[in-house]
Amino acid sequence: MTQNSHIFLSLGSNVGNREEYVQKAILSIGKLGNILHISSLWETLPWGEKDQDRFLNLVLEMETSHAPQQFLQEILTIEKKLGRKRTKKWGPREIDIDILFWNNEIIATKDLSIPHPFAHMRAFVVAPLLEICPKYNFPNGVSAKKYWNNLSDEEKKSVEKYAALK
Ligand code: PH2
Ligand code: MG
Ligand code: MG
Repeated sequence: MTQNSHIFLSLGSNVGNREEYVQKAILSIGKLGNILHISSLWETLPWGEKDQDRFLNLVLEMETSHAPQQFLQEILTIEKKLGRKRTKKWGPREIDIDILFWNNEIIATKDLSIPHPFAHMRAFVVAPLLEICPKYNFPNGVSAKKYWNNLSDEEKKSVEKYAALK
């Protein structure tokens, strides 16, 4: 099968057995294409809605033959299958799978914004992204390294490596 899009995903969990949710999500995501790189797990302070437990986050790079809308439906199905209960925006979640980048494309539809609008402001995205792709440039040409350098010290310190994924 041709895998014609090169994409990056962000995974996160801060409810229940976080490692297990992330592991199971990766297994399902593997059926949607060809996984190239997976970052370490990072333990991260909650961003946006601060009164909740710490997250485990990672970034994953893969190729897929799915179209973006179709891929979005597939990851929503995986979230549901793993038991995600939707509560409030930026609130606690069993598993969250977000599309960060789709080739170098800019996609703006009602239910899909790529690049992910907050990707460059979130240490929990930029740190694992730099780990697997130190030279990554966002579709606007700005390097991930530059976005990292622009983060506040507080934001930079909100993430630390948790454990290598086996
Ligand atoms: N996801 C959110 C809101 N806040 N904070 C961290 N540290 N990690 C996340 O994955 C996360 C968050 C909404 O999706
Ligand atoms: Mg999210
Ligand atoms: Mg999401």
